[in-house]
Amino acid sequence: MGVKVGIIMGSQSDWSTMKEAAILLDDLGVAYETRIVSAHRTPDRLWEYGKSAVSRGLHVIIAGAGGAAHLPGMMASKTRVPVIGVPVQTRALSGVDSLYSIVQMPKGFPVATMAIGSAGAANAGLMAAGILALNDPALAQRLDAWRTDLSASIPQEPQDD
Ligand code: RP5
Repeated sequence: MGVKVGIIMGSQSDWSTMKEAAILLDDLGVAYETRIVSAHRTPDRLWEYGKSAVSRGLHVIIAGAGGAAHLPGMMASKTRVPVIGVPVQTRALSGVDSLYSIVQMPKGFPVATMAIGSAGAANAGLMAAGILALNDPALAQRLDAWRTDLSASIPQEPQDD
């Protein structure tokens, strides 16, 4: 069985953000693939990736892009595989441009949009794991344990630095 999660991004420069999703999936024992797929620079690659997503067995696509961030929306237009969008933080507009580009999809083609930047990428990994866990009891247990550990790591009282 092939991998069920695709992590795609518009540029090599997005990887430092998008690897937060990969780290979470590694922690949870979820296999994934990573690809650079640019809506503007490699539109044919985007089309082919979207066209073959179902037949290749992908269950979730995490798509990160910055600026005029059309990748998640275009991917959602091309495949019914759920797309989780990650707005990459940009230098010019701090990622608000990315967020607005990704979140305002027209009715009919949803993108589940995360927060701007690395927290959003990490949450995209968790969201993808949560979707797969619906049909994978072992993964569901690992995800529950991960959440319990995170809660347990939060102190009751603040400490001095
Ligand atoms: C977008 O343009 C990419 O997703 C990236 O966030 C942004 C800048 O890309 P580079 O110029 O760094 O390759 O397509």
